[in-house]
This record gives sequence, structure tokens and C-alpha cells, in this order.
Amino acid sequence: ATVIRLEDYRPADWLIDTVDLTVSLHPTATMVRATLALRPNPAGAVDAPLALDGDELTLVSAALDGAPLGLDAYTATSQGFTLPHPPRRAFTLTFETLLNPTANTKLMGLYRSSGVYCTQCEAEGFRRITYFLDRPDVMSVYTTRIEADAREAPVLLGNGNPVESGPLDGGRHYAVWHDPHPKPAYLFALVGGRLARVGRRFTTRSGREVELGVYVEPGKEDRAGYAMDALVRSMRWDETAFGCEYDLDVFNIVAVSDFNMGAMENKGLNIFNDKYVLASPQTATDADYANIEAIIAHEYFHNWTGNRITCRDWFQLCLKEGLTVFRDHEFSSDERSRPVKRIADVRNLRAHQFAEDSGPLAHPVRPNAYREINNFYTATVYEKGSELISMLKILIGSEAFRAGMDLYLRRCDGTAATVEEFLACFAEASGRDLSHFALWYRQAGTPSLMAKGAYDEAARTYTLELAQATPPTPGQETKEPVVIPVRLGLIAADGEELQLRLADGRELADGLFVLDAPAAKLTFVDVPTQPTPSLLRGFSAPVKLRIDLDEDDLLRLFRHDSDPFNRWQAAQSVATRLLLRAVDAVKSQGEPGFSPRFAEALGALLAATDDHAFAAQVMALPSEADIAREIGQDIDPDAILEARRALRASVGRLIGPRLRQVYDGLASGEAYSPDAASAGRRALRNAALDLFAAGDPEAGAELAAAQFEAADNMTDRFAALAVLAQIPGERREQALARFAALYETDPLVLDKWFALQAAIPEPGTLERVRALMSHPAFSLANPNRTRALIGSFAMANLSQFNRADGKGYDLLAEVALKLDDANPQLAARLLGAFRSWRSLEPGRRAKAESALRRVEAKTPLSADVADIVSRCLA
Ligand code: DPP
Ligand code: ZN
Repeated sequence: ATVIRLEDYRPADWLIDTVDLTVSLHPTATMVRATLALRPNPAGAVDAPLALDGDELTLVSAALDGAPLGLDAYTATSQGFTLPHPPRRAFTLTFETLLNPTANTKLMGLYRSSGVYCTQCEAEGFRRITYFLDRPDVMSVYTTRIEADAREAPVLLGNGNPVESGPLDGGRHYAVWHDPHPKPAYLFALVGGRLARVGRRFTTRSGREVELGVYVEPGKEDRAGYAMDALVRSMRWDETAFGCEYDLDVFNIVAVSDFNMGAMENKGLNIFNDKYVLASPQTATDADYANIEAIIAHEYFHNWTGNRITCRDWFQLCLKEGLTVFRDHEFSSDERSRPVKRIADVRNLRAHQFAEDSGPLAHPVRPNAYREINNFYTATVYEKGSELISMLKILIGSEAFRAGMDLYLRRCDGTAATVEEFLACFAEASGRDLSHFALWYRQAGTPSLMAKGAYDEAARTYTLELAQATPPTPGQETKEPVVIPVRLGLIAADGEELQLRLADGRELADGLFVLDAPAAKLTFVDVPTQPTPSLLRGFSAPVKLRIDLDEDDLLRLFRHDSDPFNRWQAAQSVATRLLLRAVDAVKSQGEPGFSPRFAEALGALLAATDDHAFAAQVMALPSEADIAREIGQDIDPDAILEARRALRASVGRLIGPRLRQVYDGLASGEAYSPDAASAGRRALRNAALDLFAAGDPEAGAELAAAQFEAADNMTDRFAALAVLAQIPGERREQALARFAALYETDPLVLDKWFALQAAIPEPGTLERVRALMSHPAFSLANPNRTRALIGSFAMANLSQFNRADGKGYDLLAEVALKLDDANPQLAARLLGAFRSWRSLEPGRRAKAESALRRVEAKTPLSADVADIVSRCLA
């Protein structure tokens, strides 16, 4: 595939003002009639031919201004339509294309999911429906008439507002939808099927009445309530927090069971992976509820940041995604606990974005070249993109940030914008020069922030030296210093927060220092005692902090820091030190030993805290992948697994009685509620059980087995199963079998069961996964099922995916090769698990490389997979 470059951007030569569609749904022969009103773009080239995009299309007829086109007037293939000599004026083109939605296994364009007709057009799926200028800067007003068999598809939904509907001959019926807001083709959607509706009415702050609908598989209405509740809260929040009000008479959400991504923000008609809609206490965990809330909010927030203001080209993807992730994080922080949300988000950032950023798939938040845009819906674009917005807000302050957002929402409304236009609004609103900050969008790689402190007792000064460096990434050998907002504090031995007075008389407002040079030296005066620095509070920048604090310093921060994020970070850092030493011990055939102080500190927290959700985050020790990233090279996953097991067992033994006490004390007699406080209580209780079982597997398994049986909700039942899954033996197999029997008709619950087994860190897991691939409930045709089993094995089981014999790699390569023709997007996504292969020890590296080469050798190979594999191998 050819490389597309940002620097080659040119406006379209033609514009399409309106699109009139008639889609006559049929399982294998859907007829699409599309009339496009074209005119020359004043900003385009004068004598340009008209070249429309297509993908696997079958053209039935083509007409210009209503008159059939002669065969010599155009060229058409399945991949495109060209008029070499188009009129130099406004004209219409009408196409009839014939689609087979049942055969569409790529899940892009129009397809069927459990019999429901649905569409996915981002990024380039509309060209699989009709010929089009399928690029986000071509924005049109759509009118869509949908026709279908009334029994097969009683519900017909489109973008915008419903206009009319009625019966047709032969048991068919129709509905017409009109979307008055011009939009790019990637936001087009339609749905037809047998669906149940849960409805609610919402009045916007200016008095617009909106009919809200959540459509689900009939019989699952009782699982749609939480999504609806989250939608209403999102709509209200966006009015208050960003002044964004909804702009149509209806807003619909449809849950489908076959979906490549999480969800899609089509104008007025969001289509969701049902995993992020359906929830009941008996089938969804607290984590599922939190995800549903966040993703419902995310897609709704796109209505302004994405739809009203869209992207000029796909290089600007972070313009809508980074900003909208930031907005959904803010929403969840306001609805739940801000510090706990921050900790969870940073865990996620490090696990996915930092990992991506340090390997062959690293790319800037705004890439400058791509071969396959589907492969750029990444943690870097989304999560790091959101971090850049957080930093922007810290740098210019909340008020200027809100003023900049207001300006952006006003000035760019109705346009397809760029990152430059976005930043210009904040520069204007704050009066600040943001040109250096903008480097974050162009430069890939995670900067390291090195810090060193020295106390001069006689002079009562404390000197803090800061320096930054960003390692090379593919295509970017040399790096420049970026703008790093460092929120900091100094903490005295007694836990007191010290004044921050600089030698030159300046005060650090809000404890914020901005490092925009390679290095800086700060001298604080009037420092009465040796302080411990608390740096990067709230994780004020997406960097790796390198500071040599000893265990005393870290434990002091853990106990006293006024910044909850850094309290959590301090505990993680102590654990990381212990784990790194333990890995070394394991590798030199020694026994890992641990000082008891870490466990004691955890015990002390448990004795004192009433912030359950926070404490649960502290109890979750760094993951195997976290430790691997710390080590960085020549990684031996087996040594990491052993070290981590040993630390968990040691902590579990040392504070076993306390854990047991917490477990018993947090038992609840109340009915399940998904609210943050109740979820926090369950999280801590289950974290206590997990660590307790690590210390005493026998007693832990007994507790877990009892909890499994007694649980009245999925959170507690699944947490118990997860504990049992870590302890080999008959009891585990029985619990797994029992769980499967209880939920055999519930695919979303079975996904948890698949995922849990695929993540068991034992050599037998490879065979277990292979056996599960033949389970009647498993299917490679369903992305959720495939991600649950294969994705979990490849992404959440460091030691078994990276088996020394290479059989884990072979399994993933085999699945990717099988999926390559049917669903290349999913295949490419799974292969992302190879993103860290170069940091492994040489034996595993060789095995990983040969598996990648095997995939590379397939012909033909999809553009999606070819792109990922070739970048991994480069
Ligand atoms: N644009 C979608 C999202 O909201 C991608 N599927 O992230
Ligand atoms: Zn999004």
C-alpha cells in the first residue's frame, strides 16, 4: 500500500453538498441508490478529473444529472469510479450499487450482526456502501431512506431526525431520516433490525426536547438502564462543564454484538459494541459499569468534539480523540473519585501507551505518514493525546483553558479543523506562545525526566536538578526538549509540607515548575530540614520520572504526601524496587527476600483508610508487564513472574490477619449498587482476598469458593473466580466449569471466562487456549470472543505468550493468518501484541521474529496486517 503523508494534503477538488440515499435492505442483495450533488471546490484544482473512492463495490448503474452515463464516459472498478472529464459546474451523480451485508466479515461498511443490519464507516467504510469522496473534509447534508422487510427489520434508524415512515408492498416498509448538520461520510450510519427500545426524554438547558433511545436485543431491555442513565448524566455534564448542548430531536444508541471497536459516534445514531451498553448486577462487574459510563460519555461528547467540529484529514485524529478522551476522563472524575480515576488512567497509559511508545510501533500523537489509518486508533493518539490536553490546561490554567475551549467551539464549529487551529484558540485565549508546546504533537517517544536533589544544612537550601531526554523512535533519531509541567512539593521528615521559595525570590505558583529546556536547577531557600521531593504530582506530564529515592523517602511520601497520586506512586515505586531486586535474585538462582517494611506500610494503610477505592489501587502491585517495562531489555518473563509471585506471597503472609479483617469488615448485606463508593468497597475487599490468597492459598481458596457461591453480583463472583484461577487444582477446574454452566447462554459473561483462563500464568495455558478455541461458544468471527481469548492470552499473559519455546507466538501468528482475509482490522489489532518483542532476551526474540516473518510471507496479505508486521520488523 502507498504511504500517505501529511505534507501532501490538498483540499478536495470537488465538494458534495448533499447526499440522497435509498437503501433497500436485503440479507444478500441490498440495493443502494445514492445521488451526490457535486460542485467544483473553489479551493481545489481547476481541471481536475473526478476520482471517487470505492472498496469492494459492485456498480449496477451510473447517471449524470439523471441521464445514464455511457460506458466510455467513466471508468469504474470495485475500488473506484473516475470521470476523466467532469462538467465544470454543479451536477449530480447517481449510483446504484449492490451489496451483500451477510458476506461482509470485515465489519466495515454495511454488515449484519446477529441478523441486525448496521454500519461502521470510520475511517474509510462509507466507500464500501457507495462511491464517494471518502475523506473527512468533504461534508454533506444526508437524507436517508431505508426500506426493509417489516418482520426482519421493524426498526429502521438513520442519522439526524426522523422525517416519515410507512408501509410498502410485499410486507416491506420504509423510514426516511434527515440530518441537517453537514458531516463527513465517516459519521454516516444506518440500522435495521428487530430491536427493543428503552426510551427517555431529555430537555436541554435551552429547552430543546430530545427523545433518547437505547436499542438492544429484545429481552435485554433490563440491561440498558445504566447506559441510559450514563447518557443523561453526560448530556447534563457537557452543558455545565463545556457549554455544549445537544442539537437534534432524537439521540439513539444501538448495541450490536459484532463490532471491531468499542463504539462509534455517528451523528445522532451511536452504534456500540454491546459490551459497552449492556449491564445488570448479575452479568456486569463494577469495571464494566465504569467502562460503560465512560464510553457512553465519550461517544456523546464527540457530538461537539468530532462531529460539529471534525478533522481536516486523518492525521488530525487526535484533535477529536485526544480531546474527547480528556473530556470523558473529566466526566468520570467528576462523577467518581478524581484521584482514583487519575491512578487508573495512568496505569492504563503506562501499560499501553508507554509500551507502544518504546517499541517499533511508536509514532507521534499526530503522525505524519501512514499506510493504513485503521492502525492509528492507538493508545498514543487517544491516551497520550488526552495527556497533552491535560498538560495544556495545567500550563495555561483552568480559566484560560475554558476560554480557549469556548473559542474553539465557536470559531471552528461546522468545520474540518487541524491541531494548529485548535492550539491557536488557546494561544489567543491565554496570550501565551504555544509553539514549543506543539512539539508534543510531532515528537514520538516517552521523555525521561531525571531529578536529583541535594540539601545544604548550613545554608538551609535544597537544590533540585532536573533534566530531560527522549530516546530515539522509528524515523526520529534525534529529539528536542519538550515542555514538561512539573507539579512538585517538598515534604519534611515529619510529613509537613514545606514552603517553596526560590533563591531568586520567585514563588512557584501552585507548586508548578515548567521545564522547557534540556535541564534546569532550582534552589529553594529557607528549607529547615532535609526534605523529600514529591515530583510530578497528579502525574502532571506523560514522562518517566527517574529519581533516586531510597525506601525511607518513598515510605515517607506514601504516608504523608498531600497528593494522593504520589502516595499511590510511592507505594508502586517501593514495590518496583523490591521486584527488580527479586528478579535479579531469581536470575542468579537465589531466593528473593523482601524487607517487611513495604508490607507493614500497606497494613498501616488498611488499618487507617476509609478511601476504599484508593486503597484497592495501592494493593494492586505492579503488573508483570510493568516490571518488564522497568527492566526494558533482555527481558526474561519467567523470572518476572516468579519474583512477583514471591512478593505477593510474602506480603500476603506478613499482613494476612489484617487482610482477613478487612475482608470480613467490608462484607455488605446491602443489595448491589454500581455507585463509586460501593464499587470501591468491593474493590478493596476483593483486593484483600486476592493478596490473602497469595499468602495462604488453602485458606484463600476456601474463602473464594464460599464467595463464589454466595455472591449476588458478578463483581464478587468473578473476583472469587479470578482468585481461584490462580490456584492450580481440581477446585479451580470445578469453579470454572460451574461458571460456564451458569452463564452458558450469555456471551458477554462467557467472554470473561475465556479471558480469565487465557491469562493464567502457567505452562498449561497454551493447551487450554487451544482447547477453548474449539469450545462451542467460541468463534473467530466475533471480535469480542476473539479478543477475550486470543487478545487476553497475547496481551495479558506476559509469561505464557512469551513462552521460551515460541509456541505462544506461533498461536498468535496462526490466528492472525486465519483472520487476515475475513477481518484484517482485528488481525492487525491482535498482532499489536508483538510491539515489545525487541525488548525480550535473545532466544525469545528470535522466536518472535520468525513468527512475524511467517505472517509477513502470506500472499496476499491485507494492508492492515502488512503495515503492522512490516513496522514491527523494521
Ligand atoms: N471514533 C471512535 C471512538 O469514539 C472509534 N471507533 O473512539
Ligand atoms: Zn472517540
